[in-house]
Parts: sequence; structure tokens; C-alpha cells
Amino acid sequence: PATRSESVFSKILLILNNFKQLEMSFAITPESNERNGAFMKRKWWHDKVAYQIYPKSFLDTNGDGIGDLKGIISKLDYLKELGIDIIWLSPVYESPFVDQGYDISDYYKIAEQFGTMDDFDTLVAEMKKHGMHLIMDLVVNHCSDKHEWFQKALADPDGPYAGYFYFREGKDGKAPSNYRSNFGGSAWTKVPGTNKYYLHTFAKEQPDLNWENPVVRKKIYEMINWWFEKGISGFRIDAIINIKKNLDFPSFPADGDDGLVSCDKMLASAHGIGTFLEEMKHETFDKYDAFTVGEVFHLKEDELREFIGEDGHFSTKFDFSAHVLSYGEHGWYDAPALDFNRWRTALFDTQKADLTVGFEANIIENHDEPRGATHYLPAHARNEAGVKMLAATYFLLRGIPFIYQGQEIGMTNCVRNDISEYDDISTKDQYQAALNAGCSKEAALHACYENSRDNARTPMQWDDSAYAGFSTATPWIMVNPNYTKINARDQINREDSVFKYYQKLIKLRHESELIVYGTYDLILDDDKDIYAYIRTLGDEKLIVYCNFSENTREVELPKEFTNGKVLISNYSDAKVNHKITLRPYEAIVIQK
Ligand code: ISL
Ligand code: CA
Repeated sequence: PATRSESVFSKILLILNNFKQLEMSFAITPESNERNGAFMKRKWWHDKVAYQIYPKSFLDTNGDGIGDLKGIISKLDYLKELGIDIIWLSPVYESPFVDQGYDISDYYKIAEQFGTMDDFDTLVAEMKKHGMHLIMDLVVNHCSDKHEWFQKALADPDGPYAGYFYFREGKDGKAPSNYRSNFGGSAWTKVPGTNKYYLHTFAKEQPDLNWENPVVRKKIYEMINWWFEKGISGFRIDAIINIKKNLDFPSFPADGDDGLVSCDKMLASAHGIGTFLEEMKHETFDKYDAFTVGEVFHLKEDELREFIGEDGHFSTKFDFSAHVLSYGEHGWYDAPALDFNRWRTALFDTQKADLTVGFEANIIENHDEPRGATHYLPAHARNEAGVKMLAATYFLLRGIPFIYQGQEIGMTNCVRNDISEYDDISTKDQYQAALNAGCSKEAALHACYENSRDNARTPMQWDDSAYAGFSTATPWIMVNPNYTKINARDQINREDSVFKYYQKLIKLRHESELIVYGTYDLILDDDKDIYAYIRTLGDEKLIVYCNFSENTREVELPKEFTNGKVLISNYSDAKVNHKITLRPYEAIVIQK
């Protein structure tokens, strides 16, 4: 019996040990436990690099001036060559395009401008062949006013479909409360022939869906799973914080001359969004081991773990801490200029907060933002070396890097001479807000040059032929005239191009656990123009220096790096010594 119990005991030990080993094989190096979240299980997307495509502006293949799915399919080799693993596709669903597809009229159809469902299935299949993952844009805070649900709600404002939206009685002949929508004007629009209003936190053509209604939630989950069954790997989730309202819809003191208050004020007073997000995850994402990235603004600090922790609502969320620094108090016209120190601190604070929680998705640009090459670089650094330096500042941070189409070739903001040259609904509103505040036409246009979402939406610059090789016909939105100098063909063919630099950064990340999992420490944090940080994983270390000044600067290299090797540099002749001489806008990465 002794031997028997011994063997049972040793079996138990063996099982326990196996279990521990299993756990260890998922864990990040044990020695750096408490600092890098060693408890985090490895996920398939941790070491991936993502690329956002804005379909309307990517590549037109049938000569109607509008980008399409066939265009995307034809450029998969280009993206593969860059090193992309995941593609986030901005909305391709049927839409009246009031907000460029972020107003969906049928979640189960492909917009005819973009092609057919067959084209979509081909895209999924071709991406699989390329070893790439597709994530779609999930826009479920609102739909289009042309969606069948809303049309039925309008036809019968007391019927069941009105319950898919927020229909509320007006007060004293006015809207139920004083909210301003994200695109200006009241967030309440009157339902014709009634005293009722419906809520829209964006344009009036984008009625907010009522997430309190279980039937709505069920239909949304069904739709999500339907797309998963087509073979996609996840979603980028639009404006998701907006789904939870304060159902009292109280008015707040006005924050502008229009007597209105940002609807964000109401959203901030709402509680309990986690219940919806957990249910959605359980009913959909969890079943498909999906990669999900939330468009999450204004998170309360203690909510980070709930959102992106190991069992969080999402795999990750975008780090917008740098972007919100450029929000004006009343709009684009009073937006503060970028402050290097505040920017660096914002990125550092994110890195610090994430370290024991999870990964954030790091971005410079997206379809709502100005081009990074214009926005984040001081005037003297707006050149290829500077653009590469900007890439080094964010790409080697801890987190999942996203590249926005054209960023990899250094596309810039686009000068326009009249508001009629802009298309974007938000730009038109911001332009008007600037004029209303007393700005001159020039000043209002300049605010649009600096901030407009259309800066990111100009056609992708493929080559120096007519319309930048984007289309054979006049594109739906003007091409940035600098395409003759900045274009993909030139970039691919030149060894020292921005494209090749991004390609190297991606390769480095693919080959380095240190870059993916290492901890992050900001150094020289009181230097007024050097952005420098160290990444550490066990004994491995790398250091990144970026000199934002127009002067040469000397820095003492920490001892452990003096025999190190230059991993990547934006000057051809960078050397390692006990001191590093950083030339204007030089970026150098050294591995211990
Ligand atoms: O409210 C904001 C910040 O406080 C806004 O930045 C808002 O979250 C953001 O504009 C949401 O953007 C997304 O949803 C919009 C769409 O126009 C954008 O293109 C999309 O990225 C409505 O669907
Ligand atoms: Ca087309």
C-alpha cells in the first residue's frame, strides 16, 4: 500500500507539474513577473502588426473614382511585402455615406460602390492565402436613418421599432435636453408629425441604437456571428463608449455659445456599460478567439483592467492619449499646438498604466486624424528622416502597432483653398464653428488644414501618374498634389525610403520577444527635445533615441549599451560609442 500511495502521490505531483509547465509555456519569462504581466496568457495577436484600410481611398479598379474591394485584393502582395499581419477594413457595408460608411443601412450587404459579397469572400480567401487576418469595423452605436429598423420606427413612432432607438417626448416644444451632437447642432431631431425626438450622438442621419432593448442586442450579436462565419478574425469597434446612456437624459450647463453641451457629458454620467460589453463578448467574440480593438475615449482610470485586462471586454483598445491633447476647448479653431513634453508624458503614462494590465493599440494616424508627418513633427523635421523618427517613437512601444494607409510612405496633410474642396461632415461643421466664433475665412481654413479628417482620406498615392495611380477617373476627393514626390512606387524602389524603414521595424518586431513583451522605461524625461526609452525583457535590452531638435545633441550612452549593436537608424552611418551624437531628427535603436 505504501508503494501504491507513493505512486499515486507521484502521479499527482506529475500532473501538477505538467499543469505548471503548461502554464509556464503560456507565460512570459518568469523572472520579470510582477513588471510585465507574466500572468498574461499568450494570444495569437500579441506579435502582430495591423494596417488600416479606408476602402474609398485605397485603390479604384473600375474607373468610377471610388476605391473598391478588388483594389484591396490587388494590393495584398504590397501589404505582405511590408509585413502586415492584420488588416482593419473601415466600413464596407451598404450605406448612404453621409458619414462615409459609418452610417450603415444594411449590415448584411456590401456597398455597391465597393463591389459585391463575392468580392468580399474573395478578399477573405486571398487574405488567408497570404497568411493575413481581416478585421471589420463594427458600427453598432448607431445605424443609418435609411436602415429598415429606423424607417419602420418613423412609420410607427409608438410601435416596436421605435423601441430600437431613443424616442423621447419633447419638453415645452423643445428637445428633451440640451445635447450637442459630435457633428454639431442638437443631438435630438424631431420625429415628423409628433412631439417626439430621437437621439443621435453623431449626425441626424445616424440614429443611436437602443442597447437597453434585448431584441436589438440579440440582432447585433447575430450579425456579428454571421460575419465571423465568413472567416473574419475580429472587429475594430466604433464609438463603443456611446452605447450606454444616462436614461434620465438630464440637461447640463451649456459649454458653448450655442446653449448646448457636448453629449459626452451625458455619456460620462452613464454607468454600467460593462454588462453590455461582457454579454457581447460572451455571445460573439469569445466563440471565435477573436481579436477586438475598441475605439475607447475617456476611460475612467480604474476601468482599464476591465477593458483590456486578460479577461477584458476587448483584446485591446487604441491609445488616444496623444490625440486628445490636440482637442480645442470649443473645436478645431482653438486647438492647442502640439507640445512635445505633454505628448511624451501622455505616451509614457499609457505605457506605465498598461504594464501590469495588457496591451494597448498604438497609432499615429487613422481616418479621423491629420497625417502624423504634419501633425507630430516640428517644421524642421518634416522630411523623410523626420518621418522615420516619428515611426521609431511609437512602433517600438509596448502594444500592438497600427499603420494607417499612406503612413508607410510618409503622406502628409493636404492644402485646400476653399471649404468646398472638403467632403467630411465634421470638417464642414468645424469650419462653420470657427466662422461663428469670429475667425477669418483664412484662419478657419487653416484650422481645417491642421485638423480635418479629410487629410487622411485623400487617395492613396501609388505612383506619379495621373491621379496618383489611384484611379483613371477624377477621384471622389482631391489627390494631394505632392503625389509626384511622395508615392509608393518610388518608396518601394528606394532602399532608404520610409516604406523600407517601416518594413525593417516590422521585421524587428516579428523577430523580437523583447519588442513585443518587454517592459518600458522612459529616460531623459526632462530633456526638452529628446524622446528616449529602454525596453527590457530578462537580460535583453534595447534603447531608442529620437532627437526632435534641429541641433546636434550629445548624450551619454548607459554603460550596458556601449558594446551594443545598432538595430535600425534613419542615418546611414550611425555608430555606437560611449557617447552618442544625435544629429537633427536622428533616431537610433541600439540593442544591448
Ligand atoms: O467623441 C469623441 C471624442 O470625445 C469623438 O472623437 C468620437 O469618439 C469619434 O469621432 C468617433 O469616431 C468614430 O465614429 C464616428 C465616425 O464618424 C468616425 O469616423 C469613427 O472613427 C461615427 O461613427
Ligand atoms: Ca471603384
